[in-house]
Amino acid sequence: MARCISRRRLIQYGLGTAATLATPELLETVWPRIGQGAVANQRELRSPFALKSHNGKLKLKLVCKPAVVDMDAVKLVRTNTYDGVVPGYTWALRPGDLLEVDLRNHLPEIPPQPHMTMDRPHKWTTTNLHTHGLPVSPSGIADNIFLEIPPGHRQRYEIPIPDDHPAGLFWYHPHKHGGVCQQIRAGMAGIIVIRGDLDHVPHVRAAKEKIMVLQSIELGADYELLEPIPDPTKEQAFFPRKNVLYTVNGKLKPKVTMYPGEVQRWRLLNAAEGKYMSLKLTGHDLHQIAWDGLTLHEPEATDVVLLSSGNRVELLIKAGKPGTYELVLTPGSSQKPNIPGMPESIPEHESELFCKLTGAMDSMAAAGLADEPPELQPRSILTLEVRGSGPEMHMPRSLPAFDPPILPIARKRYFRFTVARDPMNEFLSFGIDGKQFEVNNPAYRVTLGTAEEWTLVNDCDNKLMDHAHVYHIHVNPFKVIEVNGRKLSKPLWRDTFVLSKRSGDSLKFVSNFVDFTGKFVEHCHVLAHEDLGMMGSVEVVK
Ligand SMILES: [Cu+2]
Repeated sequence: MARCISRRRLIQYGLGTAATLATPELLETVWPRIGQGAVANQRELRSPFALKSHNGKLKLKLVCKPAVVDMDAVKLVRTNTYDGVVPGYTWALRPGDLLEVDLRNHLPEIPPQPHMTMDRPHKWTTTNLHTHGLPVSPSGIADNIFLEIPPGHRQRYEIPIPDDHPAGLFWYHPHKHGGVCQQIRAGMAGIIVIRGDLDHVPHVRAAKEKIMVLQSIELGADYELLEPIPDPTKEQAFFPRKNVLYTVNGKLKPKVTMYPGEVQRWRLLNAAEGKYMSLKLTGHDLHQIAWDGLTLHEPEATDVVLLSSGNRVELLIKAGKPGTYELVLTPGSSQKPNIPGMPESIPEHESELFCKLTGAMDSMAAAGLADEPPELQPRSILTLEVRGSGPEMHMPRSLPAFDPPILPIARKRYFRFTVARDPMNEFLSFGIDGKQFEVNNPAYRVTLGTAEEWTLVNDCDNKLMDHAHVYHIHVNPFKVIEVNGRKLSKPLWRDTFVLSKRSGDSLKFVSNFVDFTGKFVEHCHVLAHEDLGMMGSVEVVK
């Protein structure tokens, strides 16, 4: 039974104790002024170590364990990791390969506490494995997020990669309900690369490849991972933190070196627990070639990309004149999502569900929420140094796009991401259509070999506060055709997509349910929301 959590507590769940977030040393090292140029002793970015498949198989051991990690911060970081490193090793595979994982959970037991119920952070050192974005089986010992591996236990996974798997950038992370946010904010995430057609496009193949795992590592005052609080007091948060480190491949502000006219392929993942990441590279266009491991028809230039938690984007960068440039991150949160690249909400007069904001804005200002907390202030997370010389490189004109035809639509579905409140407007829970996640809730059933059109509506209550969410579904990607009631001239293939903040904002998308039967989940990829109940089951049946 969900218990009342005061509005004040909801605020603290979202923003942490904003006033005490920044220490002076942190401000200096983590949030350097934008455009201040290269930092002395800045280290060249290193891609995570890659484990590659051989003879059709990648067999590996994956150990979940506490470790002390050097993130180039003022102190060493004590957190929970995969294999003692942050991020985890990259797994490189080809279509048709078998991925065999021997997962060993060496995380500590946590003492039982009251209030560790399904709708609160609970059992956050019990783990499992999700291969985000891979169209693979959700059943048995494949991408089955219903498995639970407690501390001291192990589990073997066998995940066959389909022969026709698209080439692209995917990732793995824990997905044990009640412990996802905690394990992701600790840094437990790694890249899965599937090699194939895109890698063979000559101008792509010629470009140096840089994997960039962007993380938001949430820590206490002594740079240690703090435990969640299932039953916080008014002064506490569910996921307490004092320091937030925005790292690239586990390091604060590394640098990348290019020569003028060089083209590099930057492969980015937002592996934050729930932060939105708006990114710009000073002096340069970003040429998008793929999103969520799904290749576009041609490179598309933009000056800003917005990555929701879970999104990947692949960019070709062509270095300009010699000089020093900055990759500038503007972070956003569910309740503070107004950052460059965020889709526009529906206009107030077009929204039936929209509630008048005036009163809410006043009370938010009174609660001290009008100013951005330090953890959301823009900062440079990587320096690009352009120097030297080399042969002029070029962009590809066309790409081997992922754009399969949609089967005839067999059924339409309307569903809502909901924030439940009691009659006194006190926060109760996150859910889907008012229901918090339970393993035994009936699943939404889809017939294998059909396509469906789904409309997801944001049913939060703007009278109290905004809530932007992120829709993610396992196993099958989807094609977004409408955002906030506006038809897209160019539909977008994704496995993760933002649902903007205003009540009544919506997404309409279509999806083919082919290849796999079985039960899996859809959820908000603001993983604190997921742990608090914003998840539902989907079952594909014959
Ligand atoms: Cu959400």
